[in-house]
This record gives sequence, structure tokens and C-alpha cells, in this order.
Amino acid sequence: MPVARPEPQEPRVIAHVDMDCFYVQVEQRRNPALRGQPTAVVQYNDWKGGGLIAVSYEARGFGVKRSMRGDEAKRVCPGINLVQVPVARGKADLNLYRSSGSEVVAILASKGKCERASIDEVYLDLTEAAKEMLLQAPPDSLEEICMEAAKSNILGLSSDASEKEKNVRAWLCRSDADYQDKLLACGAIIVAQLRIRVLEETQFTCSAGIAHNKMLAKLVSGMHKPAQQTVVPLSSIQDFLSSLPVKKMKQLGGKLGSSLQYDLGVETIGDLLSFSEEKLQEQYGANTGTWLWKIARGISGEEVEDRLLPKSHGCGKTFPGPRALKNNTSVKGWLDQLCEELSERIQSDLNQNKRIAQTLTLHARASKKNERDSMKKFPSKSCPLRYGTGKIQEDAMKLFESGLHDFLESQSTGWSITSLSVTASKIFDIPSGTSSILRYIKGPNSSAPPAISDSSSVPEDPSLDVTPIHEEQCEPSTSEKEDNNRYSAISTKQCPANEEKKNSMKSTGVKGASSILKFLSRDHSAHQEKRRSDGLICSHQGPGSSSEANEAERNVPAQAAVVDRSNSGAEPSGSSNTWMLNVEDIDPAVVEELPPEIQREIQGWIRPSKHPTAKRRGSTISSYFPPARS
Ligand code: DCP
Repeated sequence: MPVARPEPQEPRVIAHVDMDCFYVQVEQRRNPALRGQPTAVVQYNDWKGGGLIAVSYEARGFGVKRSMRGDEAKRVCPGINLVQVPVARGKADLNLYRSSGSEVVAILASKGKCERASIDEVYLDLTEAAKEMLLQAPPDSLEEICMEAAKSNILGLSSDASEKEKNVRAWLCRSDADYQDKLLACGAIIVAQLRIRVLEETQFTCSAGIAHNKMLAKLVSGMHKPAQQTVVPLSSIQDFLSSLPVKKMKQLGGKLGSSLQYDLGVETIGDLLSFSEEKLQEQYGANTGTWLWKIARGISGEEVEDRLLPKSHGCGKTFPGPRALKNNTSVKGWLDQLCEELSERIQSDLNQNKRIAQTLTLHARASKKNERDSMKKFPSKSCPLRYGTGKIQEDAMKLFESGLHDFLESQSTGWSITSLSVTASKIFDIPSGTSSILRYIKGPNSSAPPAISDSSSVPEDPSLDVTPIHEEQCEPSTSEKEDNNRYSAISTKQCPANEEKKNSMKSTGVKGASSILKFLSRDHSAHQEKRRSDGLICSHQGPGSSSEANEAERNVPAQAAVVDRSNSGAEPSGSSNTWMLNVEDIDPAVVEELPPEIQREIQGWIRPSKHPTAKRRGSTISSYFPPARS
């Protein structure tokens, strides 16, 4: 659901940068003979020449479209080069594209807050850089405006081609412009310089939109492609929105947009201006109503997040037509492969970026035998994520079985699965404090198979509403490219911001991480089973609780408990205010890095105690490790 956020008082300069025919460019860099040629990247499934997922601009000139299959593209453009997406584990392997995207992000992030929005698009907050430029070297003081900036498309400026460059230069250097447009002009010059750097350092071209907010920047970044940028001056916003079809707005592509068209007769964003905020609220609720009222005026307060890494990781595959999966064995076979890949990706995120994922979600599309048109959807299911391929596979299969059980509603009928995906989400940095160790131990590595919930009832990242984007997709996607799942962990080597983060971890003397990593990479599921039965488990409850170590076992989650949160209203275990650990699972290396008093206390637990239930008042460890906060 769209969220109405107040627009900050201070003017901002926001850019949305989107790579041009991205997968094709990556393939062209790999094989320069493809440069300038009509080329398309096709997915792994080669039925009818494979579905096209990226099409070069040369091929588009012949009428080739992404919706075509290879055979059709060849009919339209006989000279087209079709390159198959790399394959691993019997499905598309997007790693090459992800890492290529990371190279670009590393360059773009050098000028301000950078949010990686998908495998090939980024938002930048250039406000500070633009302000600085306006102070130090305003455009009207520059001897020359770079060619790339002078080629900008400025909305509302005369489109007379012969005069374009001259007009653009004049607009960029206007000394009588208001402060907001002066900042935009600086933003346009900064983005042009960044795009040149991207081209020089990666050989990739990109297009960009530059505006006062994310919404407008995104709306115009694709307006002049390839390799061009578009600027939205304040004075042009109303005109631009008045002719913008509602469905072009990211959040209006679906039901809400259709309702605006059919219920209110709204065709363009500008048409919304004739409705009061109250009327829109009455129709769509307070929040959505206000949001609609604001977008009609070009107002959007959404901030650029400081995030170079994905919010989640996902792996999926579709099984169209006769390839649908019809029994547990084939589902397990594919789920195992998807989980293996997911496990590798979260492990590499952990190793490179010191980030831990907390939630595992399974999505599927299914139909019942003889009920092909049923509206009933396979419910997405989530549980706390446990690290280790075997555990992820085990949990994913349980999630599938639980979802299937709900989907079938106790009918014993045949079924078929046409898409499967697994996602790791709620990813957080290992914080620079030892409480993280506990949070970690409690979370991803918890030994008991976790409780399962309907993911619809878990407050989830909206990007997890998964719809596969193409047949052999490697990751689920949300609404088209606003999908944060389609890229992998950025290499720290390629990413200065991460490098900085790592250095700051080092310089603040946080030592826990390396041990945590060692601990995390151990797969101790088998012996944990035994330890649990030995009962060597400690727990601490949140503020206000007098519970101590001897009460721990009561806090151990029931094994394989299948909880349908939509019915029980139970808290997801990840957000509980209780932490617990099996003391034998504590890596001694982790303990050595803790302060001496905590070490002594843990040693006390680890040594066989004659009075294992003895309470210790004023326990230092409970004050040292605050309970995990969700
Ligand atoms: N992609 C995909 N499946 C889709 C859409 C896209 O696998 N259904 C991949 C291939 C694209 C990349 O994501 O190269 C980026 O998608 P875009 O929508 O940005 O399209 P392109 O970058 O290919 O072209 P454009 O220049 O129009 O942005």
C-alpha cells in the first residue's frame, strides 16, 4: 500500500539511474563482437528459442520486444544474436549480472546517499553534493558545461532540436533561477559526470532522471533512453503529471489504478486534481487518499535509503505447462536446489558484508486438479531462518507442506505447482556490540526447527510479494523492477562504502564478528538435537521479567511447531523479547572476546554444575546482553 510521507521542508536533489538493456550490455562487454549488433538475452528454457529478457536498442529498432520468444525475434530480425543467460543448477544464474550491477553502484555511491533499488537501478540523494557545488563552483561560474550535461532533456524547455544544446546550457547556468532549480542544475551536472565515469570504468551506459523527489526522478529516468538524462524543473511538474497515464505510476499499475479509472474516471495523474483530499480518503482510506492527493501535486516525501545491498535474497523457478510439479518428491528436488543457492548467497553476504538474514519465506503458485480456475492461492509461509543448507532445505520443505495443507483445505485431490521460490529477508548488519552475538545465537542458528507462519501475517518487507519475473528467473520479483531481490551481495572489494563500514568495525575494536562468522559457518544441527535433550540451555527474558537461566527450557520453541499466525495471533519468534541459547553451542572463540566478567559467567555455565538450577542474583550477563529487539 502506498504510504503518504510529508515532503521535507528543505529542497532535495534526487536522481534515479537505470542501466540501458542491462543484461545485453553485460554480454556485449563479455563478447565485444556483439557491440552495435541487434542482440537479445534469452532465458534458460529454450522452448521456441527461449523467452527474451533483455533486448538491445539495435534489435528494438527492428521491432524485437521483450515479450517475444527467440524464434519470433528471429523472424522479425533475422540477424539478431541470441545469447542464453548463464545456467547453474538447471536454472538461470544471474551472478554475472549482479556483480556487474555492483560495479556501477560502487561508482554512483561516491557522490551521496545511494539506494540500490534493483539489479540495475539506483536512487541517489545528491542534495549535499549539489549544495556544495552551488557554493564552490556554481554552473554559471564554470568555463564550460560538460557535453553530457548539455545533452540533458529538461522538461518544459523548448524541444527545438537545433537549439537544444544552447538552451540547455543556458538553463543550467541561469543566474535568475530560484534556489531549487539551481540545485537541480548542479544535480544534472553531477549525474552527467557520474554517468561518464560509469561508462569509462565499466563500459556500460545508463540513463537517469533528476528531480526533487524519488517519484519524479523514477518517472522520467526512462523517458529518454538509451544513455540520456532527463531533468524535472519545478515549473514543469504540473504539465508533466497532467498527461501522465495513471498506470505509469509505480503503485497504480494494479487494482488501485484500475479503480481510479473505472470508479472515478481518472485517466491521468493530473485528473486527480479535481478530487479533494477528503473525497479521496473517503474512497480509499486516510493514508492512500492523502497519498493520491499528494502525488497529483508531485509531492512525495519518500527518502533515499542508504543501502547498497539487497533487502532480501530470493531464488525461484517456474514450471509452466507440462513441467508443473505434481508430487512431493519433485518439489523436494527443486526446493533443495533453490535452497542450496539461497544458502550460498546468504553465506556469502555474511562473509563479505557481515549481514544476517532472519526470515525464510516460501512462495508457490499452485492449482488443484480439475480446478484450474480456482481463485484460491497457495499461501506464502515464513519461519525464522536457520543457517546451513540442510536446515534451510528442511525448513523450506516444512513450509511447503504447511502451505499445501492450507491450500488443499483438507481435500485429497491432485495438485500441481507452477512456480516455487524461497526468500531470505529481514537482513541486518551484525551490530558493533556483543548483544549481537546473542541475537544471532537466538535467531538464525536456533537449533529447534522453527515455527511456521503465514507470511501474510508477518510484517514483511513488501518486496516479498513474489511474482516470478520470467520463466527461469533466479530470484523472485515484486512489481517489475522495484524489486530488491534481483541482485546479490555486493563485493566489498568493489564497494567503497562497505569497505568503509568494515574499516570502521575494525577501528572501533569490535572483535566479535570473526568469531561469529566461524560460529555461523558451522553446521551443528545434528549434535544440537542431542544437546537440546540434555537441557543445557540458558535463557534471558526481556525487561520486567525475573526469569533466570534455570527457566530456560520453558522458552525453547516447540519442535516443528506449525503455527498459523493468522489464526493464533502468535508473535513471530524472531520478534519475541526473549533470547535463548544452548551454552554448549557457544563457540569458545566468541567467549574469549567477551569482557572477563562475562567470560567467567559463561565458563560457570559451561562447567558441569552441581546445582544447575541455582540462581545468581544481579547476573552480569543479563545486564550485559540486552534482550534482542525486533
Ligand atoms: N529482466 C528480467 N526479466 C524481466 C525484466 C528484466 O530478467 N521480465 C532483467 C533483464 C534486464 C534487467 O533485468 O536487462 C533490467 O531490466 P529493465 O527493465 O531495466 O530493462 P533493460 O535494462 O533490459 O532495458 P531498458 O534499457 O529498457 O531499461
